Amino acid sequence: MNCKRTLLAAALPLVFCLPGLAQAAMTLKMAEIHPAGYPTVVAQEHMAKKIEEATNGELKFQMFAGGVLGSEKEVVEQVQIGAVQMTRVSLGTIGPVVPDVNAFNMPFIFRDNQHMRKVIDGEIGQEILDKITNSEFNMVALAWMDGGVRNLYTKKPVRKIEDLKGMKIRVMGNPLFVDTLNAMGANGVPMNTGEIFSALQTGVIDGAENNPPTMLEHNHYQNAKYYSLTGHLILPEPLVISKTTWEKLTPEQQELVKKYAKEAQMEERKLWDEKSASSEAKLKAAGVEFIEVDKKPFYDATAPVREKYGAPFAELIKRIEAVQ
Ligand code: GTR
Repeated sequence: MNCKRTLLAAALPLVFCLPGLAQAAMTLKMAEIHPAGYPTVVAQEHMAKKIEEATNGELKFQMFAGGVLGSEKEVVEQVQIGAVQMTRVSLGTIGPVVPDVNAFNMPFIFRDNQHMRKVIDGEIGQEILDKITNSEFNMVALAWMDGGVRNLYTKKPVRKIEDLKGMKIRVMGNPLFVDTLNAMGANGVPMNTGEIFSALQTGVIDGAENNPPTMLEHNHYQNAKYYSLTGHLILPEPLVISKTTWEKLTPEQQELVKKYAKEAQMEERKLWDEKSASSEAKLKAAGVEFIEVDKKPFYDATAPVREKYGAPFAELIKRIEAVQ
């Protein structure tokens, strides 16, 4: 129901939208683990501004960046109950909740970042978003953001797969990633993003794995100076809205949210490329050694993980591989 704005409605934070009465503005909380200025945060803020304008202020947004509303896992739980209305999370975090999406979470499933972008922009990308939406987990997946390519960073150099043996490497809380690092000879240690810095500092872990912007912005490089370019995971990141919130929106508002979420997908990508390049330069300037490794042993070692987790997705994997 779309109602006109009145003084009464403006004065009450959440009035009911009765015919003839104005619809109160709804404020949607957005949670981000990344700090202000990060590509995903900026793209969402721009999206929020466009939606606010297009709905004449009926929908407003409040960005909580820097992980202040909790870890990604906690935020996903809050989105499910509608306490947080929107978030961008790694697909790695969604995997344990909606296992149907795990095809994208497998090691070396994408040839490179370009391949991943082609896939998420096409019908397969939409199918995975729909799997999240159609799951029982009360979220509507709107669009994708680029989370780059994940490589290993460690306190001691990893120049070949043998060097990784026995190292405790932090992974996101998804069994698929624990198995991936274990298959490479390391010990995968699941942990929230916010705990990595001190775990590296105190030696609880020997390393982690992520893209250059995260390594830089979360200060992990301060205690891990070797960055081995394994490229083992390329994880796109869905932008989701709580279904509880979604169902409160008018069809017009839903269309606008979808439209500007898709625009954010494209905008974030440009921001991502700039941020990746500048992060690499800053990491190198801070003394991080970028190590080119032969990826084949890492690919071969993780074959059992693809077999184990890929079995339910055999057809889908063929289609992903066929995307040029
Ligand atoms: C980043 C990703 C975050 C978070 C983090 C992590 O690349 O953008 O959403 O998942 O990795 O590894 O915890």
